[in-house]
Amino acid sequence: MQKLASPEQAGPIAVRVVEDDRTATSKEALKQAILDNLFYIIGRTQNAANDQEFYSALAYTVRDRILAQWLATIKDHATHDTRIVCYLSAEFLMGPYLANSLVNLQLEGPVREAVTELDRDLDRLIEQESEPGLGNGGLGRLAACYLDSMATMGVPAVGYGIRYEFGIFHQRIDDGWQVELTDHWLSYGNPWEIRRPHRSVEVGFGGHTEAATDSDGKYSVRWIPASIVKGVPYDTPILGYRSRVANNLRLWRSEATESFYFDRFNSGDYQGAVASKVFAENITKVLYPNDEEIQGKELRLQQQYFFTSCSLKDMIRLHLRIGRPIEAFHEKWAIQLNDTHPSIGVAELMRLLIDEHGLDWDKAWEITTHTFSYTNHTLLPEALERWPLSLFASLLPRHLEIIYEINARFLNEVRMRFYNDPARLARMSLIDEQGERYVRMANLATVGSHKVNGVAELHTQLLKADVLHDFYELWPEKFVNVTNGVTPRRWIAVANPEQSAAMTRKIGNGWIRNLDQLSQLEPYADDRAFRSEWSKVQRDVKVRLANYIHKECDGISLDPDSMFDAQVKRIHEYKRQHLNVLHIITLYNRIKHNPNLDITPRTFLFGGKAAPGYFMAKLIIKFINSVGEVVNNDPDVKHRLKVFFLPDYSVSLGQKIYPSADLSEQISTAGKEASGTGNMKFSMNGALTIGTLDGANIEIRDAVGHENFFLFGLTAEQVRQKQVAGYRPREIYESNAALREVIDTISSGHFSRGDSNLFRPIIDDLLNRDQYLLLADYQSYIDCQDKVSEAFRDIDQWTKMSILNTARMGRFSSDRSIDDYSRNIWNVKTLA
Ligand code: 26W
Repeated sequence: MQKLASPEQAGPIAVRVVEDDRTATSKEALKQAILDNLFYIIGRTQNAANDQEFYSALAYTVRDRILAQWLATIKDHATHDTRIVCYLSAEFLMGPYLANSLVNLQLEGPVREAVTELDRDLDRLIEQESEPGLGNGGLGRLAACYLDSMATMGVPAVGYGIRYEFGIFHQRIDDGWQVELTDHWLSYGNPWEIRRPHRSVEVGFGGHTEAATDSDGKYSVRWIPASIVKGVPYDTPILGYRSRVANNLRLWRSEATESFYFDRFNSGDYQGAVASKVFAENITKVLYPNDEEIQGKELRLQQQYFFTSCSLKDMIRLHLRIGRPIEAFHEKWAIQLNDTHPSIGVAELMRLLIDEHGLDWDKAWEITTHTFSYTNHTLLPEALERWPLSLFASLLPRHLEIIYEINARFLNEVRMRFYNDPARLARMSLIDEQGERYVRMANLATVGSHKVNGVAELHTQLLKADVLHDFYELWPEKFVNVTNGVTPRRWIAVANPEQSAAMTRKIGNGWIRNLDQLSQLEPYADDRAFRSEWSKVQRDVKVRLANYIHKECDGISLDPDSMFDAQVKRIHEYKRQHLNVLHIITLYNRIKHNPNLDITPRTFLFGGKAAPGYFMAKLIIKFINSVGEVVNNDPDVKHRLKVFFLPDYSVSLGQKIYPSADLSEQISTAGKEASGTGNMKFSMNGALTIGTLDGANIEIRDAVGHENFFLFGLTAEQVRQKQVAGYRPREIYESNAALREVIDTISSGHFSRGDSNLFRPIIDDLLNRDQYLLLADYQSYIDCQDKVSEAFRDIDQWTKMSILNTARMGRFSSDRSIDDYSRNIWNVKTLA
C-alpha cells in the first residue's frame, strides 16, 4: 500500500516520509516489517529464530520508525541557526532501548499485538536486550535521563561520549562475595547504533612542541604528537517522547590509523605495528569501574582527552561546514562538562582555536569561557580529579603549556582582586605545587567555564562554602544550582505500567510529558476507593518483583505483604549500607530476646556494585549477605525478617525495584550525597522515604510534606561541627546498650560462621574512626525506623502518604532540570 505524505502533513521539518512497511505503524505493517527484518537482516525465518534473534529483528523494526525523525533533526541542526547543546560525559548509563522507544513512539500497543500474533511474548523479547552499561552510577544515569528530556523538550542537543567495548562489570555473588565478570554487551551486536566511518577524526598523544615566530613576528606553536589514533563515531538516535525531535548520541571508538599500522608492518617492525594497533584500540576498551575514587591511571586520561578532542573537532568541522566563522563558535555551541572528566576540553579548545585556527589568545579565551559550563557531582576530596604534571607533560605537552598560560593570566586576575594573599593563590592555582605537583581539574573547569553548578541546593551551597569557596568569592555570579531530575518516561511509564494506568485513569496521561500534572492526584489521596486501588496496584507490582526474583534468583520467595525496604545504589561507606544492616541486627536481637515480639514483617532488599579495588565496600557486600544468611534461616525470626542482596544491580533491575518498594533508604551522612536520583525514582513510584537532610532528600521532603517523610540524623552543619569538635564513636558504643549488643554480636562471629575476624575491619573502623558518623546517627535512625514500622501497620494511612508522595514529585522530572539548564546556563529555547 503506497501513500505519499504531503509536505504539509510532514510538518516543519521538511522530510517526505513515504508510508511503507519500513515506517508504517499498523499491526499488519509491523508484523510484516519484523518478519522482513528477521529474514533480510538476521537471516532467519520466523520458526527458526530464537528470542534473541527475534528481539534484534524487532529492534531494527522499531529503529526504522525513528530514523526519519533522526535524520530530519540532524539536518535541522545543520540548516537552522539553532544553538546546539553538547553534553560531554565519560559515562552514559542508557539502559535497554526497546521498551523505552516503544513508549516514546507510542507504539507499545500495536507492537505487543503484532508480536503476540507472531507467537512471541514482547516482555520476553525485551529481556533479550543486553543493556549498554556505559556508566557507573548516578552521573552516567543522569546523563541518560537528560538526553531523554532534551529530545522530548525539543532542545537541539548531542550527547558525546565513549563507546566502551566493555561496560560496567557484571556482578555475581559467590558465597556472599562480589565477583566481577566482563561485560560483553556487544556480543550480539547493537541494532540501535550506526557506525559513521566518514566522520572519523584523528587524535594525537605524546610527542613534543615546536615554537616559531613567522616573518611578521607572529608567534605560533606546533604540536608534533608521537602517536596518532583514529576516533570513529557510532551514532544512536535519542527519540523524545511524543516529539518530532530525535537527537544524537555520538560515542567514539578508538582505532589504529591505517597508515600507521601498515608502514611499520611493511618495514618489518611487526611488534611496533601491532603495538600501535593495540595502543589505539586499548583507549576505548573498558569503562573504569570507580565511582567517586580517582585512580590516576594514564589510560583514564587518554580516554578523557580522546573523546573530548574527537567531540570538539566534530563540532568545529560541522561549524565550518555550515559556513559559520570560527569566531562565532560560542554562539552556536553550548558545551556542558559532566563533572571534570571532559574538562581537558578547556585546554583542547584553546589549542584548536590558537594553533589550528590562528586566533589570538584573548579571542580564543573569550570563545572558550563562553562555550563551556561545568557541573560538579561530588564533594568527596578523593573524587576530585588531579593529574600528575609528569603525566601531563608526557601525554599532552602542548596542553600543559596552555594550562600554564591560563594559570598565569588567571592568578594575575586573582592577585589584582585579592592583594597579597599567597595562600589564596596557592589554593586557586590550576597547579597543586605540593609534592609531585598536579593539575587540578576542578579548578581548570571552573576557570574555563562561564557557569558552574551543583546538583542539589545543599550541594551547591557546600560547593560555594567549601570546595570552590575561593572561586565563589571571585565570581559569585558564576555559581548556580540545578537540582537533578529523572525521566518519568523510563522510571514510571516504562517501569511501572500498573501505576501509570491507575494515574492515567484519573488524570489522563499528560503527566508523562508534564510531570507537574501529578499534583492533580492529590484530591484522590482522600478518596478511599482510589486508595484501595492504589495499594492493590502497589501489591501487584510487588508480586511482579517477587515472581521475577523467584525465577532469576534460585527460588528466593518474597512475601508481598511484608514491607519492601530497599536500598539500591553503588556501595560506598558514605551511603551507609552498613548502617541499614545495624538496624536489621537490632530487630534481629529484639526477636532473639522475645521471639513473640509483634514486629512489622520486612523484606530488606539491597543492590549495588562496589568498585573492584574498594576493600571496605566489598566487605560490606559480604556483611549484608552474611547477616542475611543468618536472619533468613533463624527459626526464631519465622520469616518476619528477610534480607536479600540482588546481584548485578543495573538500570533494568532498577526498573523492577523502584516501583515495588514501600520504603526508600536514603541514609547517607548529611553533606556527602551531592543529590541522589534513586530517591526521586522511589518517591515517584509511591515509596515513602527514610532519610537524612542530605542532597535532594531535603527538597523531596519539602515537596512531599514533612509529615510524609521519615527524617532522622544529624544535619550537614552538625556533622561538620562534630568532626571539628572531635568525635569519639566508642563513647556512643559504651553508652548505648542496644548498639553495644549489635556490635558485640557481630564481633562474636555470629554472622560469620564463628569467624570473629571477618568483619573486624568494619567494627574497628566504627569504634575508632567512624568517618561517616554511623554510631552518631544510630539511635535516631532506629527510632525513626520504629516510626516507619508503626506507620506501615495502618496501610490506609500509609497509602495516603504514598499517593501524596507521588503527587508532589513533579519538580523532580529531568524535564524541569533541563528547563533550568536551558534558561540559566545554555540560553536555548525549549518546546513548551
Ligand atoms: C574519577 C572517578 C569518578 C567517577 C565518577 C569520580 C566521580 C564520579 C561521579 C561524579 C560519581 C557520581 O556518580 N556522583 C553522583 O552523581 C549523581 C548525579 O549528579 C548524584 O545524584 C550523586 O549524589 C553523586 O554521588
